[in-house]
Amino acid sequence: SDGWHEMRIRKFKKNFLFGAATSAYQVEGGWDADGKGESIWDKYVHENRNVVADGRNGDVASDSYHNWQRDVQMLRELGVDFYRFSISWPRVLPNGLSNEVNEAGFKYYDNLIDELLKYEIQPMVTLYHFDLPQALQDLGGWANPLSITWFEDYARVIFKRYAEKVKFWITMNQPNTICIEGYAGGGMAPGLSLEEGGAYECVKNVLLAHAKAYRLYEKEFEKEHQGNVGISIAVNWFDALVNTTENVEATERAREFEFGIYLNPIWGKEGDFPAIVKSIVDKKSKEQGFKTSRLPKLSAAEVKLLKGSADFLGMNHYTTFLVEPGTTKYESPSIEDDRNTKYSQGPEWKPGKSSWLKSAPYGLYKACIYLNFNYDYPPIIITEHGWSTGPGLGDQSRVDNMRAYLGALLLAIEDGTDVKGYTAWSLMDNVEWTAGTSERFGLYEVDFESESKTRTARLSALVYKHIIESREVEDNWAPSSLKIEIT
Ligand code: GBH
Repeated sequence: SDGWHEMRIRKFKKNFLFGAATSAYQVEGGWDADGKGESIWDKYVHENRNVVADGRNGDVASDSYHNWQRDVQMLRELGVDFYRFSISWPRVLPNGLSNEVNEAGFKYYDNLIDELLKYEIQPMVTLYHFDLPQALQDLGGWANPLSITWFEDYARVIFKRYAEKVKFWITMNQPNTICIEGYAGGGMAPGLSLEEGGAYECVKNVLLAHAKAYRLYEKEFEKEHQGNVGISIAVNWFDALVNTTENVEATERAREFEFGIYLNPIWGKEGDFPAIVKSIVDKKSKEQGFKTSRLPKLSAAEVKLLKGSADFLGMNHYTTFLVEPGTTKYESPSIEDDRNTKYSQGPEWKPGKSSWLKSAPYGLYKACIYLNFNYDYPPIIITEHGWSTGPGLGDQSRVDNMRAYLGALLLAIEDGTDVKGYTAWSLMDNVEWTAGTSERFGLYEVDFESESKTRTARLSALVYKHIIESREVEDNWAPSSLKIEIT
């Protein structure tokens, strides 16, 4: 037969894993319950009362601290293989250090993990999703190199307790959000602007903390427990606005500053920060009168520690940006000045509720192929992909976006990308950081007005369930009602 014209139904293999994700600050609530310590997000939203768009912060959030049984029930309704959630560091170690352990906080995760395992849903645990213990921020947070040891100690406590039960670990969620949005004027906690170097110090320390935790697991836990340890990195796609030399160069800078800076030390052939990032920041620093580069060096030993320090790349992918040179922030020194890129998005791309979020599924395909060529076919788990809407159950735009991206993912897999799994962000509506609950990412709607934070399946929950069951993406499938049941 004429292979070219043969219609092929692309399917996800049987062993491809489907999951759903949340993070501690965004869903748990119980911000000071049962001995929990303060996190940087607690302090940030309490001291800056107007920072959260609709005023709904993480104090109560989706109240998963009390609703964990319902959360697992939802995961059973969806039929997912795993649940990605994060542990709140200050809930279990209130002052951040391992000398004081909060058993009551641990009890919550004991319950959640046991409930998941009871129904054969794999826990995928993120150790750090933006909520540093405030006590450690008081000591400089991730800008202090001691943070490497703080994190390693915390990781040891968690691995010891859960290595038996948890086989998927993510050390850090999105170092670029932690360091660039948190330490260089991006509006995320702790809300600092350390453009002179603190943000780059953070990048180095977060990477090394990750690597230390990875090596710790490798040395002390892997043999007995056979788990996988990765790191989640925001790999959105960046394309030239139009193909001029200036734009293509700016696009390369965008990719290297936005994700190469985290990928190259772990998956790059030579390791270390990308050459372009080093040369730009070194040169600018000199011009700015600094004695040494604002980008800290990685020693030979650190390069070695980092190289290969992940069993999988957790890829968080939401959207695509079109790149040209230029910046909206003209202060120098600043990271935006170093990067010298201006972003826009296709006018024809469908907009989500979040200003930065447009649907451009081809970008997921291109990002995967780029990773294959530049980082030698890393094993990938999509650890986040999702879409924001307003409230309401009929979320056709989320369905369209999910189908289009899963279709692109199937093509990327067919063209050789080693993708082991996909995680929908998010299982349920939650606190979208400073956007509060004004942007909803949930497969399940949460009624934040209700005492019990009632969860109700959206159309997308039923469609996702059907995709997981059928292993294929059917554009025309529709459920007969919005009723969802455990099957
Ligand atoms: C992920 O990162 C996070 O891991 C997750 O917690 C989050 O809920 C999800 O995506 C959806 O956003 O308003 O233009 O200033 C995304 C990190 C941080 C990206 C805030 C957008 C604000 C950009 N997000 N950032 S803007």
